[in-house]
Amino acid sequence: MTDREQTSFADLGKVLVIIPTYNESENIEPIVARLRAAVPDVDVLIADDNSPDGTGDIADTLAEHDPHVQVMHRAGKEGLGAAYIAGFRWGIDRGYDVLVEMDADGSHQPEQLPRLLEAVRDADLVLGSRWVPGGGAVNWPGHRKLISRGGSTYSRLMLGVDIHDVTGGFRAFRRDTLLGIGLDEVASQGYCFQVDLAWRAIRKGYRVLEVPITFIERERGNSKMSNTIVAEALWRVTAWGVGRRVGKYADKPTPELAPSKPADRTPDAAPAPGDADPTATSGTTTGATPPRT
Ligand SMILES: Nc1nc2c(ncn2[C@@H]2O[C@H](COP(=O)(O)OP(=O)(O)O)[C@@H](O)[C@H]2O)c(=O)[nH]1
Ligand SMILES: [Mg+2]
Repeated sequence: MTDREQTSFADLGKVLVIIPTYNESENIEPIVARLRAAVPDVDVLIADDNSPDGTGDIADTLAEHDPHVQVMHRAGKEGLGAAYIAGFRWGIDRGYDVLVEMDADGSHQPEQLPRLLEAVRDADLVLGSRWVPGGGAVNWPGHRKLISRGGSTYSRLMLGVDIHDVTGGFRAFRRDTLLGIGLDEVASQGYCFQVDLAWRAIRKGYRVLEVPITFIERERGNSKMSNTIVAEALWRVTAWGVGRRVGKYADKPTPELAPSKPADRTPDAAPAPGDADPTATSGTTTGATPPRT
């Protein structure tokens, strides 16, 4: 089944796509239009950090005309991680079952969202991955590719995770995964925020699956990526890696909050690692399926 054919995901429950924005006035309208066309059933939450360029006002206009679109206005720029955590809480409070992270600048193609949603039927967290077969990055400068691939490789070595794209930000979480990984304790922000969440999910024993995506560098507006963001990732991943080696982070299954399962998703029905539909996923899985009670 191709991405175009599969656009109904009612079986997953309520799906919320969170789009964090800071100065994305040229991008927010086209990306929301593409998303609504690609997967009409999803709801959208734009989490804007009081963008000086008026992105929040444009988002309000979009929300006025479309009941599937809502806006969270935040006081000021606090970083990607804080915007996502606020967005996750907003969605969890309103009963969403699947919460998706997606950039506003067109780098994450809404037309590829169906492959993430298909994969999350049998996973607790799905990572859109540039660095698995079938994935890639288009128009990305060499130094960005180097940082991304190098960062993922470093994280794999330091944290012992079997994930190829640890810093990517096109992801689908089951609600229970977010509840189980301890959002309250997440302090990291930029790329590191993405590493942090993936590593937490793996440590808790959630099933993490990578699916290939093609990342396309933005054509409009500016990246907010900075040396500070890279430095934060480097020192935190290093500190986590050292902590892991001295036994600070004991791997353990999710305790009191075993993920609930939809009626059609039983442990028996979940394919073994590598059995996943190769057209939809890379077949790369990480982490054991947590005990389901
Ligand atoms: N709300 C919010 N969104 C942000 C912040 N920093 C980046 N973003 C958004 O996060 C997404 C990815 O940021 P981007 O600058 O494109 O990073 P890059 O793709 O790594 O170059 C975009 O939708 C940005 O508008 C922030 O501090 N607050
Ligand atoms: Mg970008």
